[in-house]
Amino acid sequence: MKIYDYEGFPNPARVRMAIAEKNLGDKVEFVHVDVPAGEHKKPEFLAKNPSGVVPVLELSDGTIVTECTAITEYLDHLSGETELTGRTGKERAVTHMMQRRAEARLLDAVADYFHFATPGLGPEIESYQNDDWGKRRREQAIEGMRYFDAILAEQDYVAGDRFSMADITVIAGLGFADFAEVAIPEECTHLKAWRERVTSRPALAA
Ligand SMILES: N[C@@H](CCC(=O)N[C@@H](CS)C(=O)NCC(=O)O)C(=O)O
Repeated sequence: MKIYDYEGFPNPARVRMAIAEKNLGDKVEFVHVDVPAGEHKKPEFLAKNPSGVVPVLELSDGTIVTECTAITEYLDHLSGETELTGRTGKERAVTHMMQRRAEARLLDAVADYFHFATPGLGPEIESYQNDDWGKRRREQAIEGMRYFDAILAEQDYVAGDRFSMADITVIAGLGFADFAEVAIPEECTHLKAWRERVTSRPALAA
């Protein structure tokens, strides 16, 4: 299978973390998409993903899967052990709920700040800017950090007692926040301790 992405960007990083956790590195061919040069907005790439974003998974039979959550579902099911997305109906429900919160309250909020209230990926790509909305999303990202700090004061991982794709989304959100210079509030000690712990996991540290 092929993954079209740009190494180091937050959403590609989510899928790369899932690949590392599932030990699937030798089954994937990465295809570099030059996002800063706008390659993801060209017709050839839009034919694969009309949303014009990376990552994209392409299977050997030509099936295209976009959206990190959907790609992670596919990768997680390859082994028959769906530990990242949940093993029971209840685990799957809670994992999807928390991962969606991680997108809406943190990762996508930082992304909106980056794209709308900073120069983002540059004038060629950022065709729409909205400083007020971008700054509001920055505040929401910080509120999101406080929300996850409170969650992690009560439990070991974002979706309960095991590492899951919800943790991956929060890790990516905090990585994007570092890049966009949105600092974690000083008092969010549980979030900071969790981050130290999960990023030291053998698969992710490697
Ligand atoms: N919801 C999408 C988000 C993908 C996304 O926003 N990717 C970013 C890279 S981190 C991108 O391609 N941005 C290019 C752009 O916005 O022009 C997913 O889960 O895959």
